[in-house]
Amino acid sequence: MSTVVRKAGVEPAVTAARWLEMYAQMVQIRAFEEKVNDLYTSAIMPGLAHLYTGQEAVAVGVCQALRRDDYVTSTHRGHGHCLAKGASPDRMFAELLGKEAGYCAGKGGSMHIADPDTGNLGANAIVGGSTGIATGAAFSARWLKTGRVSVCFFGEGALGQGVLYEVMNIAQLWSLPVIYVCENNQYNEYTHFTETTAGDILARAAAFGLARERVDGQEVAAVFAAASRLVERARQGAGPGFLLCETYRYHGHHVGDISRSYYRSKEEEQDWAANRDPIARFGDWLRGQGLADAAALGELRARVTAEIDAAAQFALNAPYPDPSQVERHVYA
Ligand SMILES: Cc1ncc(C[n+]2csc(CCOP(=O)(O)OP(=O)(O)O)c2C)c(N)n1
Repeated sequence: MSTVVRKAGVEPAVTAARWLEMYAQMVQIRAFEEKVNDLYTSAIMPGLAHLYTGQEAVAVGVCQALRRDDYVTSTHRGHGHCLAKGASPDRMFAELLGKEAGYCAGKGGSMHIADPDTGNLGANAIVGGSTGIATGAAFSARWLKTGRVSVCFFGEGALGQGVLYEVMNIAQLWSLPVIYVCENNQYNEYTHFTETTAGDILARAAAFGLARERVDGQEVAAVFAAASRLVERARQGAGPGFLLCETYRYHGHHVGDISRSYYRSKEEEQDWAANRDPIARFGDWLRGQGLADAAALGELRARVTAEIDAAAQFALNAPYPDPSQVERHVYA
């Protein structure tokens, strides 16, 4: 059994093996997204993708607080949520490349990946669209007494969608086991959130009486601790929660958003990457605790990156669906 390694303010206690698993998951998400970017910029991947690079600590910290059968709903920027909840990278790459082995047999693409085996009810291209789904899943968990909790990931852009306030209202009234996780990566597409969002974000959750926390989304341990508190109280029947994570996306709004100087500066991008990178920070902490030295972390990164390369290669070699299947599982 792996030894417990305490970090101030982090409950439940975490073993050394689990800290390293969190690091590996964050590295996996980053390697996956960088590979997606390569595939897109080399014109191998069709369509678009919204990369999660920079936000890894949020998905991993939250999903580490969940059971495998707990639900998550995701967004257009959903690859990190899928991987953190346990999706397989080869089937994800296959989906992005339109191959039959993909999660939607290649017909959905980046913004429609769902994985019921890991409780993932799906990405969603409609901003705020998953809030109702997550709340409905929490209602079903309550009604069926399954003990499951539902997590709704969304960007701060969804704060402008009325449905979020309808579902927070009913979730609080009915004590539903749902956690609304707002990933404030600072920009709604090409607009800084302060130009679209009045007042204090947490005050919106407070208005309905939800339990709420604000964390540094670049610190996986802080995200994990706050998510664990909200998830456990929700599981006990104490009602919904709202977790605000301050974070940053490193790439453009989507892979094609290359020239960004008209809405954010290079200096700002470099500052987040150099001084607030979630993987670098976590690696420093792991080394400081003596959980791994630089060489061991380097080997881990190389192993995970090789696994991602192999998953992409699997998908590149995989067959396309037969044209006769074009209308199967497609609903309008
Ligand atoms: C209902 C709706 N309106 C507009 C869009 C177009 N759109 C796609 S992403 C986006 C901004 C999303 O910002 P945010 O929710 O903060 O997520 P982020 O992209 O920062 O992860 C918009 C307006 C959409 N997909 N759905």
